[in-house]
Amino acid sequence: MGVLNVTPDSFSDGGRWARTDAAIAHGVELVEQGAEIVDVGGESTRPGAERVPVPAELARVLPVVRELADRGIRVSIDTMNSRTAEAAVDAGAQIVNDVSGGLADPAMGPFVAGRDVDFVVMHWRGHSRAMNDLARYTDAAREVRDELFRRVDALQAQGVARERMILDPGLGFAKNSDHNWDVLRHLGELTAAGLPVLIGASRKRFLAELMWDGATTQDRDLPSAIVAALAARDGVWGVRVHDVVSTRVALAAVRSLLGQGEARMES
Ligand code: PMM
Repeated sequence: MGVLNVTPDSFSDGGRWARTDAAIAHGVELVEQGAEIVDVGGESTRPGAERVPVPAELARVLPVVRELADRGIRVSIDTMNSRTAEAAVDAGAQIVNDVSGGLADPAMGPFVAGRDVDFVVMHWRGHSRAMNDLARYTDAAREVRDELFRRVDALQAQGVARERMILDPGLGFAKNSDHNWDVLRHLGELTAAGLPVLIGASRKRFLAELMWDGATTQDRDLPSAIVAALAARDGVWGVRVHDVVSTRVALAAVRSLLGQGEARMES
């Protein structure tokens, strides 16, 4: 899953893709590089970020979703707003990626239940502004897993089909580095629970701690690819990444290691 943030303030790609045409071109490029899904988002979720009004979010994402979907690209819409999700699905998005797992907008579950879409249910404890204060656990991996499955049950009660849900432990969301690593250490227990799992480690701050002082956000593509490989080895369904090229190489290595055949890249 390639990340396409159409925001002026996203922490990792700094608004480079804010212009609609540049965003569309980058979405196409992600697919050419090997992404199977393009995740389009119009609201930054970096720690401390302010909410974006729905009309502004819609203006950012809709033309991009529509154009990419019209080109046959599998698009997911990264939003916490059911109105944005609805407009994006009408425009051709096939997956709704809600970092709040349906908690931020009570209308999200019922909306998803009524449409032919997959739903990414991410572990979430609160909005970006409050997120760091909510990073308190005694057993992070287990609590994240339990809280995720409580969401699955609640969404099912709202009519969302279990087999349409994809679980994401939400690295960096109300989690410090130790919590992120604990979640990754126990990832196999989450993937073993029977639902597809998505992991978004790409360019996140906890990766900088593995690196030299002054490492740039882009330098984080190396540890991002390494974590993608580790997660793939634990059987995740997908990895959400900014740099598709390095991720493809990492995933090809895992495939070879697991004896799952050739995965040669086109040059
Ligand atoms: N992370 C971000 C945004 N959306 N969606 C899912 N499902 N999982 C994530 O980990 C996730 C997400 C924040 O990262 P970005 O600002 O680089 O997109």
